[in-house]
Amino acid sequence: SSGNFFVGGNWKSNGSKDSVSKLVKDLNSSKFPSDVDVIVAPTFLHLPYVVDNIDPRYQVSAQNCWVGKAGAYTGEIAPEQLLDLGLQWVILGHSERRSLLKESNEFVGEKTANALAQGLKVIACIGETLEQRESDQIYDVLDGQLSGIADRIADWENVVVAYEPVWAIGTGKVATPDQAQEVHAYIRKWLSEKVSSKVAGATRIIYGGSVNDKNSAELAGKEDVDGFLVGGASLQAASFATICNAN
Ligand code: G2H
Repeated sequence: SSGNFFVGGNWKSNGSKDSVSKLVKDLNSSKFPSDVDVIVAPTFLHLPYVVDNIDPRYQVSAQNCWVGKAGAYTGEIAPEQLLDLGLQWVILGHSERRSLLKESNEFVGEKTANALAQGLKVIACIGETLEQRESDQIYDVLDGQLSGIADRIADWENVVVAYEPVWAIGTGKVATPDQAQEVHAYIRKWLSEKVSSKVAGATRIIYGGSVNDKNSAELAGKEDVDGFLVGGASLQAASFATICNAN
C-alpha cells in the first residue's frame, strides 16, 4: 500500500441546505485516525457552506470541473475558482459522467491535466462495465482510461486513482476483496510499466462501488487497496466514520 489511507465521500447530486448542515455537524463530531486523509465532495451549490463549516480535519473536493480557465463557458466552474473558494480536490472521470455525459478518456485526461496545472489535486476514476468484464475487455478498457490520463500528465504526485467497477456502483454488489485486489495490482503494474516504478509505488489506488460500514474492513486489508471512494454510505456520518476507521 502507498501513503496515507484515503477515504473520499462522494455525495453526488444529493443534499439540501438542511441535510448538508446536519451531515457537516455529524461529521465534525466523528473520529478517525489523524493519518487517514478524509475528503468530502458535496455538490457545487453546497461547497461554500461545507468549506466554511466543516472541521479542518476534512479536505473538500468538487465532483467535476471545467477543462480550461475561467471565462465564457456557460454553466462551467474552473479549477482556479474552486481553489479560490478554498478547496483542494476534484473528482474527475466518474463513471456517471463518462456514461451519462459522454465524457471520453481523452476529455477526462485533458481535464485532469488542466486541474493539476491550476493547482488542484485529482481523484481520477476508472472502471469497467459488467458487459466489458464478461467479454474479457476489462484490461483494454482500463488501459484506455489510464492512457487518457497518462498521455497528458507528467507528475502523478497529486493524483489518486479510484477503481470503480461500474457494476458495483450503487448496486449493493460490492467487488469481492480478491476482485478488487486483482485489479488494483494490475493498475499498479500498469503504472510501473507505463509511467515509472516510483509513481507506481507512491500512487494511492482506492476502491469505489457499494463500499459500506460492513464490507470496508475486509477490502482495506488487501495489499493494494489504499482507501475508498464512497457514495451512498458517505451520506450517513456514522457509517462513513466506520469506513474511515477501516484500515
Ligand atoms: C461509486 C461510489 C462513489 P456507491 O460511484 O463514487 O458510489 O458507494 O454509492 O456505489
